[in-house]
Amino acid sequence: MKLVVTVPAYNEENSIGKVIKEIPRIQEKVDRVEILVINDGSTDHTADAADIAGADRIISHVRNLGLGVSFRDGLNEALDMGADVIVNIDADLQYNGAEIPKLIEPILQGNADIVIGDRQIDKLDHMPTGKVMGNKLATWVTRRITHLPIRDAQSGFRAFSREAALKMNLTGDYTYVQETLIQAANKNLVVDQIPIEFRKRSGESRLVSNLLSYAMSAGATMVRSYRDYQPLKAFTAIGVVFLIIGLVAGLRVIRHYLTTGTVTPYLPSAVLTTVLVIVGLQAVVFGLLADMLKTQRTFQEEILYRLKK
Ligand SMILES: Nc1nc2c(ncn2[C@@H]2O[C@H](COP(=O)(O)OP(=O)(O)OP(=O)(O)O)[C@@H](O)[C@H]2O)c(=O)[nH]1
Ligand SMILES: [Mg+2]
Repeated sequence: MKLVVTVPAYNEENSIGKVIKEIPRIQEKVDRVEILVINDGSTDHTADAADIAGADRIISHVRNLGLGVSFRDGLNEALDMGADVIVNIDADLQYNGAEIPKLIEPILQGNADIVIGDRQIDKLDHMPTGKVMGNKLATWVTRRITHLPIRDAQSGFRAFSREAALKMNLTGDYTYVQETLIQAANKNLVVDQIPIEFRKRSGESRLVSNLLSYAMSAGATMVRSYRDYQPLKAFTAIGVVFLIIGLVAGLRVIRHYLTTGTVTPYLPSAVLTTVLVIVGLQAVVFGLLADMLKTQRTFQEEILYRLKK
């Protein structure tokens, strides 16, 4: 049983060494623990600090590519390193590496594919109100999309089984936190959650996050998720709105046409109705096409899974 701990880091020279040293190298039921740092174009000495602290492998991006890219690279590299279980932990010392054995336990027991460390945001006294609200909004959106009882969708302290990691096909550059959960839900993976410690950050946040950026990211995630996973429902809903407005606007025209056979007195309404009905029907047809793409995507993901395996 091999555990690989991935640590995405962007300018974290002050904390990354402590994070690495805090990760227990000897753990029950685990034969080997390796630490993989993804140094995302840091302009400080993050890579040196990680090396001195004993990181087993360091991947460095020439420039900053974003946390989403770094997480994805980390997951793939960990799979290449032969990981049976992968844990992600942030490089800012907010999570406690000593809690890793607790985090991976449900996976080792065979009871979960993914385990999220729940920061129990309501109990924290050091998180600014804007951030608490942003986190809650993002978690609420994730719950709506996934239908999973997620308590802390934005947590960066997570464990993945090898199977779960093989099934992730991530595309987001900025972050991975919600995309992984949405895919988990759509692939029927079992997601468990356990309460964890979350300390105050000592340096500046690397991911600029205020309420507005949380809201925009949550909104975009929602739209993308409906587009990708429930296209027929999403496009049909849009189409039906146009059809209803069109038909309501055209009620008089239709009635007049059925009794007299002409639409002449209501020409503007007739044109409006025609346009709205055409747009509505088109949206439904887009939905059917997108549904076909979704089927293709499922097949392609199966191929990718087998290739990676
Ligand atoms: N690879 C990579 N990592 C990043 C980037 N931005 C942030 N990180 C890392 O991702 C982790 C989380 O970033 P933080 O800035 O702590 O974000 P946060 O935890 O949501 O915000 P805080 O509560 O302010 O700490 C840290 O380990 C960062 O070093 C980035 O652009 N690329
Ligand atoms: Mg942080």
